[in-house]
Amino acid sequence: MKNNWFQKLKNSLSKSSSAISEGIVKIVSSKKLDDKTLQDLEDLLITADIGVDTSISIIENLRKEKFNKDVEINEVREFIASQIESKLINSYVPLRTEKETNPQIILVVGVNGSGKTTTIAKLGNLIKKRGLSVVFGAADTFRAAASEQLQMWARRLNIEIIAIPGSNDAASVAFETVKKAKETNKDFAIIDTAGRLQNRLELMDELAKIIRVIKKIDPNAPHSILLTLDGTAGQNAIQQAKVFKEIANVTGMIITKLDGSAKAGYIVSISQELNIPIHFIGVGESVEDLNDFNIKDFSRLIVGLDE
Ligand SMILES: Nc1nc2c(ncn2[C@@H]2O[C@H](COP(=O)(O)OP(=O)(O)OP(=O)(O)O)[C@@H](O)[C@H]2O)c(=O)[nH]1
Ligand SMILES: [Mg+2]
Repeated sequence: MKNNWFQKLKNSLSKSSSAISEGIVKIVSSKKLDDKTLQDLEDLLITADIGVDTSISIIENLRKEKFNKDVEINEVREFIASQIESKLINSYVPLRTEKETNPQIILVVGVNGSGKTTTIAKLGNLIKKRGLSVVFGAADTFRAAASEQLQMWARRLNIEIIAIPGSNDAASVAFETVKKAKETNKDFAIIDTAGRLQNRLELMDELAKIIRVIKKIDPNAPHSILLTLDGTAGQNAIQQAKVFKEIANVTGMIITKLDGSAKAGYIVSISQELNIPIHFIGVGESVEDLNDFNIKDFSRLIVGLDE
């Protein structure tokens, strides 16, 4: 039996999948996979943000197998789903949440509004549920209400937080957070950061400084640098991700706001182009709305196969 999560993912992907699924129905109605049909299918996948190279490759493989043969609509869906699955096969890597000797330090980066603070709340919730302890660090000292937003989540989740009211020194907030985690034997520290991509140099300097100071406490920190990417941004998010990959050593991605995204197909192109593992997907605004990225379910649902 498929669980609630499958249903949630199905609902989240419905906008993206109905475009692809209905597109396949229209295109394949002639039943023979001729040149025109294959070209239309390729365009459909590209329009769905699956990425040009990936779409060409998928349709090339379809051509090899089924050119000029009669096909059923579901056969085409199944074929594309299995192709997407094989492209994604290495892209899901779970985030390690085992107990270690030292606190695991996680830095969360991403452009404004991509879901950093909300994702931190979700991660905190998940870590606590796994019986581990965590402290938050409100090191987004740039946006006025950012610290309060994380403090609100911390209160709700009963998670300790380091915030320095009125401070604009992100690095010292990060430093205090790691220090606290170490002194109080926390399993994790999760540090929020400011997402001002429009000023690349400042962002770069700030991230570099945060990393430099936390290494004074633990030379191996940060153990993870997680990039949140807005799942509604489509191809734009790929550009953003590339910038962050360049300026910070991003170790994993979390794709947010997949609920309501009509561009979920871009997960395929992002994983092909960036080669950074996806740890989780976000499918809503509540703390429970964070899930593992199940590649098989995703690949099938995105083309409209729901069982
Ligand atoms: N529907 C939906 N909304 C989300 C999700 N994740 C975050 N949001 C919403 O997106 C908005 C921005 O999220 P934040 O967590 O504040 O993003 P941020 O990256 O911290 O933003 P800045 O602090 O301004 O840089 C908020 O209204 C969140 O509730 C998600 O998975 N689904
Ligand atoms: Mg924020």
